[in-house]
Amino acid sequence: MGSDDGPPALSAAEALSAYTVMVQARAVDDRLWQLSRQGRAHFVITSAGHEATQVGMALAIRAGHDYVVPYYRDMALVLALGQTPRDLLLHAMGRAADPASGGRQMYGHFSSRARRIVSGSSSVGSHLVHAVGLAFALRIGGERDTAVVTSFGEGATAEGAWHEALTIAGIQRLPVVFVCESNQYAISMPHHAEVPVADVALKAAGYGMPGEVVDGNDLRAVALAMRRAMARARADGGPTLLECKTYRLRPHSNADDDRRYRAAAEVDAWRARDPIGRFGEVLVREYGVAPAVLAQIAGQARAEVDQATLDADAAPAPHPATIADHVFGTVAGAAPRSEDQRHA
Ligand SMILES: Cc1ncc(C[n+]2csc(CCOP(=O)(O)OP(=O)(O)O)c2C)c(N)n1
Ligand SMILES: [Mg+2]
Repeated sequence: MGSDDGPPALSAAEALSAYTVMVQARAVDDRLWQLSRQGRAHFVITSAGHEATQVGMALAIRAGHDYVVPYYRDMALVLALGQTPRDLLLHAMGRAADPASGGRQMYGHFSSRARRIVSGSSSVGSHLVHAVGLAFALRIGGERDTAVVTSFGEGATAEGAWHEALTIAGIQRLPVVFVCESNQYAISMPHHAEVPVADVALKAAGYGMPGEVVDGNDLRAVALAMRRAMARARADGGPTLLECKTYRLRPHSNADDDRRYRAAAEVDAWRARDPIGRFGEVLVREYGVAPAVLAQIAGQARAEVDQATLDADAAPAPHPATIADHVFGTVAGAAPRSEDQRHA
């Protein structure tokens, strides 16, 4: 229950704020693709279509308390946890003030120490091992009542690291919620060519944890399933695998042409199930929100993203003298660099 057909599971305030973040994420997404076409953002990736899954997840996470180890597609998730469009634009445009990496990492490596968002590695699936190690460290350190959430695509479940992470989490009964954003493709590779069973959730049995299929385009269904899984993790009930079935509405990245492997009719059918339009209808029908309020939210999101773009555009690039900062093996201040001297 609590799906689009069930009773309201969220307060009116929660529902409106969740909707606002979904719209904001789509507005940032739209802008990223424009910037990429203009050559002003070198690499962009999309969360379009995944917003209900990601914002639904956030509704069960205590930002700054629980740890989140996201993957590159989780723009709506990090916005819901408190990052801003400006943070994301600075990251996409590689600026020095980029809070994720000071303009070092390619787009999608979100991180925030204050919000306990841990930067992922670029190697698909490898961040699950980090999430599990983190949960193990929390237990050893005696930190109770804190859960770790990690997300990934269905393609990642074919990786060795995925198997290792779920094995240890299952054996040690660690407080981890594994969320698969199951969107039917790993770039061009369809589900059946990478996952030997129809549902990723079925794999959970092999790791001694419950697995559940969730409608990933239904914000409330995701929020409810996540709340159950987080409650289990916090009560020392062990890990959970949730599979949120969804679809990405854009190509994988700006380096991908999805027309080569997806039929237009398939994409159109999923556009008709766009999670934002769907939840907007719920707001109007069940929460009595006026359509004009939804239009206002969309206008505000666009204005905020316009301002964030101007801010990021005007922000300086990382200084060349800082090129070796944070690189393993270099010691800050040890190697005099000509750029340091020129700008001293
Ligand atoms: C080990 C590894 N193999 C391949 C890649 C290239 N790659 C990046 S994302 C991706 C697709 C992953 O698909 P999925 O896990 O389903 O997530 P989605 O992108 O669909 O959300 C691939 C193959 C990589 N980064 N790392
Ligand atoms: Mg996928």
